[in-house]
Amino acid sequence: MALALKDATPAAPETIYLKDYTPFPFTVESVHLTFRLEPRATRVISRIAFAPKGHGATLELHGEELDLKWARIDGQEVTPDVTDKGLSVAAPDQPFIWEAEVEISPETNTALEGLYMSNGMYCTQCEAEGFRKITFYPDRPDVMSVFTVRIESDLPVLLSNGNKGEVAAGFAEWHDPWPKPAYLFALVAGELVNHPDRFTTASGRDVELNIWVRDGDLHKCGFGMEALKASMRWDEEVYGREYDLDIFNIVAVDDFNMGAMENKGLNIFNSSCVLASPDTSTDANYERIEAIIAHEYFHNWTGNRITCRDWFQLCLKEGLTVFRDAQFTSDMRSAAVKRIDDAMELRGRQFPEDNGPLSHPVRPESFQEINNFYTATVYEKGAEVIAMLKRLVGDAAYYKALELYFTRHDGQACTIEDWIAVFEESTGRDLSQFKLWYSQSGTPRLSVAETFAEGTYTLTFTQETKPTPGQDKKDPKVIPIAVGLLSPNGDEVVPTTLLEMTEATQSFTFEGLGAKPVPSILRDFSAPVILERDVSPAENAFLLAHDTDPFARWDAGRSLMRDVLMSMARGESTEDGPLIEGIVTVLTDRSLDPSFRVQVMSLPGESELAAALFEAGHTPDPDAIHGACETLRQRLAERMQDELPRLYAENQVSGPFSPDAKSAGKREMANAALGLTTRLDGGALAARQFADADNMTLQIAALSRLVQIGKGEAQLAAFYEQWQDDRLVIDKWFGLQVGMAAPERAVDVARALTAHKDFTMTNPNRFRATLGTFGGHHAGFHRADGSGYHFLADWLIQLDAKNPQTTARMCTLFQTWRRYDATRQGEARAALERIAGTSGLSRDTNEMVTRILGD
Ligand code: B3K
Ligand code: ZN
Repeated sequence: MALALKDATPAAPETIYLKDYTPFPFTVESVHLTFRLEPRATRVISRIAFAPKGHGATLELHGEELDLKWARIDGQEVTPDVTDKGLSVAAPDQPFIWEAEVEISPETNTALEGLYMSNGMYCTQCEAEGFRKITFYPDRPDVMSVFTVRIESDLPVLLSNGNKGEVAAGFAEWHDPWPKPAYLFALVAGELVNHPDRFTTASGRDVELNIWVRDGDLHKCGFGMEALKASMRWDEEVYGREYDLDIFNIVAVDDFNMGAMENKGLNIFNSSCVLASPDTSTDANYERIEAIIAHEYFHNWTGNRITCRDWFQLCLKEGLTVFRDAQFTSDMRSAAVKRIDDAMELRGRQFPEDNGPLSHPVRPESFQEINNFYTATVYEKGAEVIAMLKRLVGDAAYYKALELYFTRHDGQACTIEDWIAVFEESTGRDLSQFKLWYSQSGTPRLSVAETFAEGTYTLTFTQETKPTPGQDKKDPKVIPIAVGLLSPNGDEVVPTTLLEMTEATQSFTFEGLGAKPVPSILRDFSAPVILERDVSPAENAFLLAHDTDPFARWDAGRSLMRDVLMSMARGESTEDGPLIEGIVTVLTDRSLDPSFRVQVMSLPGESELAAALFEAGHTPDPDAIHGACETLRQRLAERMQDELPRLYAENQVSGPFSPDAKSAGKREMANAALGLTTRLDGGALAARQFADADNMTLQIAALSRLVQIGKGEAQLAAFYEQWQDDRLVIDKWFGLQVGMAAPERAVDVARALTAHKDFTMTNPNRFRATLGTFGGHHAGFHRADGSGYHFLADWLIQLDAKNPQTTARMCTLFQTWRRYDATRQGEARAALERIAGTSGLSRDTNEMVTRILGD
């Protein structure tokens, strides 16, 4: 009986702790790998030179789903103890050679981790712990080594990391001179064609560049290549970082769990994040592609040359690289628009995470499955922490510290302590309190009181961070608060000043003022905090009209809008006049960047409004929130009726398509005007734009507007007909139908699409376009009867058996379930418990649903 019970109960998942870190007891001097590629029986032969650091250590190697054929130490056959996690074997006390041959099956690998196949092409994804599905190895980032790889296959293109070695019919050899952890290993083999180019580095190294794609996609590579060269130049000019190999390859892959991967010298991209053409890609796609190419390229220094000691230090490479790609985008496009986009992203994705059941520090202290920690907190809040550090120490000190970081730690696997030490040493500042940003989870809330007497204005701030799972007590953090003061007639009397808050409550005074000023607080979003300040509609309207800081100006409009929408959603009678007039003034101010004007008129997400209502002590009603947003848009459209044709006409872009920021901004404005017009003209203008469109930005905007008002049947069919052979466009076709569905229809629309012949569970892009878009449809997913929750849960249960990583990530759509009423909560809990109770559930998904349920 006891035995039967034991068999029926799966082993409790193991939790890994930061505090338990121990170094690997061997160094790895070199790694030689030979791959004999076969779809279901690939042989991997490894030859690894180990050197023990001490005496008597057992060699323990990771390995999962590997069929070990033989193993030798110094030429002698050995019989290691093999488990489902790896192997162990007695090791000599002197340097020795480990050799092994394993068999793996790339074709049946639907998890898309390790070596797998996508449309007949072999490719890999090793970060975080996928290399152990390729061969037995110490698969941890602090074990760095030099790799030589031989690929044997009849496929025409055989790629791996580093520089090219011997290539002949049937094989290719690659050698990567830079020591790297196994998670940066990559291999690609297939019938690929390349878009070639060259780049000469600042010191004169001639680098061969290639973007490898399937035949038929070659015309979609030009933009990505330009973005790559711009990134290479930017990193030289801004950070003094040069590329360090003779070749840099990018490969586009259709089946990929995330956006892209920075493997040394061989970046692998989700095809949606690299391929672009005017007729198939929107301006937003172009901007995203440019940013992701830059991000992966920048990892070459921040991630690859200097890597992480362990996965708890993930923000060391990700936070810094996100920060660097944001700097790049600001330089390439509009810094103000980028800052606002980032603030929206943080509030929309990271704040809910930071303040919900999945809350964790920027540097987590424990995990079960590391893939679950590639989060908005590690990435985006991690980048904000660096932005604050730069603000606090100043630009010159920041770049000086970075220089020290690169010289001191090149070739090493580092920690946040190493990173902080570099700043402390180069600036002389004590950063121990600042470091709390890495260890304390939750979003600080900043409340503000003001007094004015005899020309002296005092701002008193109080910071508070609510308890988060596993962390009840919070200490005050260092918060850089950028403030400016405006006079009552709208002149700036105190320009942007950085206040450095370190106490729980702290006052700052400004003297010599003629009248009580209007404060503009948290300019440029100087810290990732929630500002809790009761501002009258009149004051927000004043700031929206006069603030000199674009972020603060936009944010004043946002607050005004949030307040109006919240009271509308609660059925209160609402005065929206100042808001609408404020928006109209900005929208029609031709001296402003069109993109910025569109940002000012765009509404907060419905989920963000639900969060705001919940924070204010109300139970959010998704339908009422949706209704409030629709009503406000309708009122804006009616108020703008006379202006819209002009706004639309003056933002038409003529000539050949160019995705530059200026042209994109005009198209964005024209599409915004189209959106409002569609509420008034029954879709006439949208139908015309759809018929005339010569690029995807215009075509898909027109189609979306039509579908949104319940029309567009013919256009949807025509669009499908036109693009049925282009997977990336068909992803858009799936996504827009779900995204634009009326709340009461969203489940049915999504369900019908999952029965479409082009729907597939095995392609993450298609799955996300359909089910991910559905989970993001606030009023559709949170339907009162719970059908949204159960529909998504059904699909996640199915997907988990094939692809745990993507399933676990999509479970986050449930993270806000406790905000809603008891009926919804009951249904969400039931759906989550069904997932949790699925037999054979992956460790990935199990960890996520357990945390989300939280009890
Ligand atoms: N480093 C990869 C992400 C890997 C995710 C593994 N689950 C892409 C990036 O951040 O650049
Ligand atoms: Zn990254």
